[in-house]
Amino acid sequence: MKKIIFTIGFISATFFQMLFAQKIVRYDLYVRDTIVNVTGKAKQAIAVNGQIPMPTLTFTGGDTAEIYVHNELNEETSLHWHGIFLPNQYDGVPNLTQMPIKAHSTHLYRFPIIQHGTHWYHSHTGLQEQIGMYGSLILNKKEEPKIPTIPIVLSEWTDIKPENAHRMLHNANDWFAIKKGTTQSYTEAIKQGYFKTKVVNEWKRMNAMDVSDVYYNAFLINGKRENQLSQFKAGDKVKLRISNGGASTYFWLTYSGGKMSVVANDGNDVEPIELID
Ligand SMILES: [Cu+2]
Repeated sequence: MKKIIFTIGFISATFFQMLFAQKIVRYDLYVRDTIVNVTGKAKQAIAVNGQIPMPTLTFTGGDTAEIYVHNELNEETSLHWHGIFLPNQYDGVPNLTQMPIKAHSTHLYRFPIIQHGTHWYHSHTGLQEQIGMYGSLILNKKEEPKIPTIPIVLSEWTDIKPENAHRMLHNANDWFAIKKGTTQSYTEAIKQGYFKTKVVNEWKRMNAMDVSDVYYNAFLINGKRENQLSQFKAGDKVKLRISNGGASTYFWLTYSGGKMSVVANDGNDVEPIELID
């Protein structure tokens, strides 16, 4: 009798393990200083595993993510998993949910994957995100439709040090508006009948275009100014997993090949909708 109970116990324990066994998916991220040349000028940036954007991290629902961050910078860093449900201690906000990852140290983020969809991750330290620390985070369903899938990360680049751009925004410098051609003159405002609004906005030191107000030297798609997917032929169906890794840019997407279908938004499936541009 004892033997039978033991056997049943053994079988059910094995079955239980099979049912709830979580696959550990490990990534090692090496964060290093680098020099990039986007516009013809060599500028300081941060590359992870030698690349900008950071590597695409892919997991499947039910996996346990283990991400080792090897900080080889001479400064602190952190990684935030944008919009991901996880134990608070792994949320990646320095001095709030964790201590900063000190220079030349390793930190482990470990959390179960309990959702799916297209997401992104980025540094939550200073303005490191603006100079390269952003990447695609793909959470697959267990049964994912078998369509070729391409992660796309959109971002922007400025030759100005991000700290300087930040300072210029704080002292309401008009330089970006001049570069973007979004300055507004009193004559224009009066002509349009908006003299009062103009005066009020001047009083508030508010630029005509106060959102998305940094002038960027370049806009990037997967870290390049131009990118081709020449492996696809006309008529092929492709799933683009698009993340906006920009620090302050809204992107407008168009497709010259016909209608695009939107099947998900912010990591949530939606009723597929066809877009006409
Ligand atoms: Cu975020």
